[in-house]
Order: sequence, then C-alpha cells, then structure tokens
Amino acid sequence: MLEKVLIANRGEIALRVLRACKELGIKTVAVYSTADRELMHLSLADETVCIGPAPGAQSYLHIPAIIAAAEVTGATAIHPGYGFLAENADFAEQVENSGFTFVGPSAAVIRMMGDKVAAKAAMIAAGVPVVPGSEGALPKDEEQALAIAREVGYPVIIKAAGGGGGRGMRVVHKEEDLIRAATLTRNEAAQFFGNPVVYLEKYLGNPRHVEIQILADGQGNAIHLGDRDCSLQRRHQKVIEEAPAPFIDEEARQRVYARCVKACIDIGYSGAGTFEFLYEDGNFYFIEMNTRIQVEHPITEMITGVDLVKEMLSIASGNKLSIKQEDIVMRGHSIECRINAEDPDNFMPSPGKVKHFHAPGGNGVRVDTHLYSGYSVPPNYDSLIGKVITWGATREESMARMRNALDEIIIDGIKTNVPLHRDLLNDKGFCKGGVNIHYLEKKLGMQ
Ligand code: MV4
Repeated sequence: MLEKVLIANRGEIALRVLRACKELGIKTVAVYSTADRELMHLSLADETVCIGPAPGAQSYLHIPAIIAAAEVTGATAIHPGYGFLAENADFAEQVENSGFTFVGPSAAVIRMMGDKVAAKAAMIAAGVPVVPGSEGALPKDEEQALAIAREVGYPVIIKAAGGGGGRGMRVVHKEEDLIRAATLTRNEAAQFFGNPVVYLEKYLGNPRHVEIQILADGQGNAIHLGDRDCSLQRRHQKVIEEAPAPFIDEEARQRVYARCVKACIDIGYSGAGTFEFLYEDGNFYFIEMNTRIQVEHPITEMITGVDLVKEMLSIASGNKLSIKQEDIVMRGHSIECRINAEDPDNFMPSPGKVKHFHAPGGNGVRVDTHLYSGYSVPPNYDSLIGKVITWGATREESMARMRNALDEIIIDGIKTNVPLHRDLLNDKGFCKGGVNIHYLEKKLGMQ
C-alpha cells in the first residue's frame, strides 16, 4: 500500500480522502492556504504544510508549491480530490516525473479525456454510444460544416474540444446561424481553453444527465458500479443526485454498462472514473468522461458498499481490483443533497462564521462535511460546505430519511441552500422521479 499521501485539496473531500488513508494505515500530509488554517482535517493529518496565500492560483492550483510540499514531507503519493488540479494532465505528469504516485489515471488518459473530440473518438472506437454529430472536429470549410449540420439535423450544438462541464457551448436552431455560431465558439475556445477546435452534435432537447461509475486497475480489469442521475442542476452546478437513476430502460442500461467497462480496458484506464451520458427516449448518448473522484461518489458507495476512495488508493499502489463484477450487488436507493453556503433566494455565496452546526443522523444517514461550530467559511473557494446523503431500501424510504435529515440539520450564522432542498424534497415532479436537466431551472423561473 502507499506509504504517505499528500492530499492536494481542501474542505469535505480533503477530509474524505484523509479518512480513507487512515483506515488503510497510510500516513497523511494535509496542505492548506492561509485562508484555510481552520480546516478540520488539518488537526487529523500526520503533517501539515502551508502552500500559499488564499487565492487558488497561488495555493491549491500552484503545482510547484504542492510538489515542494510532497518533497519536504517525504510523501510518496498525491491525491488530487476533485476540482483544482484533479483533471490537469500537466500536474499528473509532473507528479509522476518528480517520483511520486498520482492517485488517478495516467497523464496521457487525463489529456485524452480533456480533449472532448479525442475522448469521443475513443468512445466510438470502444462501441460506447455517442451523440450523433461531426465525427471529429467541425471542419473550418463552411460548405463542409453546413453539410454536416444538415445531415445531423437542426437544432445542433457546437462545443469546444477544450471545454466541458457546460463551458464553451452554443445551440444553433437554423442553418443561417451556423457559421456565425461556429466562429464565435471557436474564438471563445481559443481565448478560454487555448484550443480553437470545436465539434458539432445533434442538440437533445429534453435529456436527463445519467452517469456511470467505473473502477479500473490498468492491469486489464475494470468494473462498473451502476449509475447516478444528476439532472437536478442549476447553471451546470448539480444540486441533488440519486442512485440508481429512476425509470431507465434495463436493456439499454446493461448494454451501456458493458461498453463502459470495455472502454476502460481499451484505453488503459486506471482508478475511479465516470462516463457522463445524456439519456433521452430510452437511449444513452456519451458526452464526456471525468477522470476524478466526483462530489456525488457517496451515493454509489451507499448502494454498492464499495469504498471508492480506498479503491483508488489501492489501485494507485499497484494492486489489482479487489472486487469482481459479480461481487457488486446494487441494493436500495441513495440521494445526496449538496449543501452550499449561499443565499437561498439569489444563490449568491454566503461565507462567514458558522455559530452553531448540528449534523443530522439516524438509520441510513451519512453526512460528509468539514463543518463544525465556530468554523468560518472563507470567501475564496467554491461554496460547497457539505453533503447530506441518505440510503433507503426504496427511493421513497431514502427520500423520507432525507426529509428528516433536512429537518434536523442546523447551520446557524451563514445562509445555506437547505431551504431549497426542503422544498425540492416535497416537489411533485422530483418526488415522482425522472425529471430532465431543465426541470430545476424552469421551477426556479430561469427559463
Ligand atoms: C448537450 C445537451 C444537449 N445536447 N449536448 C452541458 C454540460 C456538458 N457536460 C454537456 N452539456 C449539454 N450537452 C447535446 N448534444 C445539453 C447539455 C446540457 C446539460 C447537460 C447535462 C446536465 C445539465 C445540462 C444543462 C444544460 C445543457
């Protein structure tokens, strides 16, 4: 097993990784910025290193500072968590070139999945279903581009190869707008991602966001751990996730699981990963692959009993997968509510001192948070301050437990989105299940 892991992250995920390391007898190094001296996991880590001032660019995103912290503490591996440097191929490469183990896939695989055109080509080659569109980059030649769009059929969507997660996209409804939209998206892409390449897809009007969790050891073994529905989102920020996704065609589901597993083996994937799909009219369409542990991983852990972070650490230390596909039994249903320090009325960040924190509890309730009474949420980072996760034998039971948990939780001193969650757990459409990616924004009157 790995000897000493440096946790290159903050907040709840840093604490989550620290707990997994401690369970496995791995020593831990916590790094922090000057805005984060109060972080809970710092007092639980074997060693701590201040890596710079509050702005992310000078601390959690500053590669030399993180590698230097690993060097001075004698860490043998680096876990990136999510966000920050988690999907930065240059970081993974520098970590490995400096003699440390990167807890995640190879830099080459991260780089390939970061290029959405290359990722899609790899998926097509592996037999994973993708959204119909330009096979590869959209040609600059106007006649060729128009011909592809006509063949695909309007509406279409133009996406930046270097984008992802909702950045650098433009929907086009009619032929006369295509060239202008392609040019605009190319120019933005060159500016924001340093890569002007764009591609084109059929625009799906009312899909759900369904993703598939995988684990692979890079030694020819890969498994899936079922799916999650993450359709309830606002401005590409997920709000509630659940596993399994409700009302999915079982044949299509099993077929796409098998293709994801095959794709992992074909591309030499190692670690935990997620295949993102749009799901519409009983069909799965691949859009992107995430090469990190995700915020919503606990709901998969709740229905499978597999500790995904421990598996990541085990795989990174060179072990084969400890679990076979037959060992994975999906049981019950799980929901996660993301708790943000934000104004529930206007979604503005609401940092500040938490005067009093009380965590919910009871059967089937899990709370992943770094909050404690007296902790000050700094203004410099993402507003996620914790996650309430419930499990139930049925979807209804997991939801009843979530309602209780949301009634019990107390976070005094700052504004949070707990009132929104209480409302959503009583929303008719959400209670029924299977709402699409536009449902929440429509409910909030945004579209
Ligand atoms: C799409 C789409 C419709 N059709 N692609 C947004 C995030 C990025 N990962 C992909 N996204 C979308 N791609 C096609 N061909 C609609 C979205 C989309 C979306 C996807 C998942 C979750 C929320 C979303 C919200 C708006 C748009």
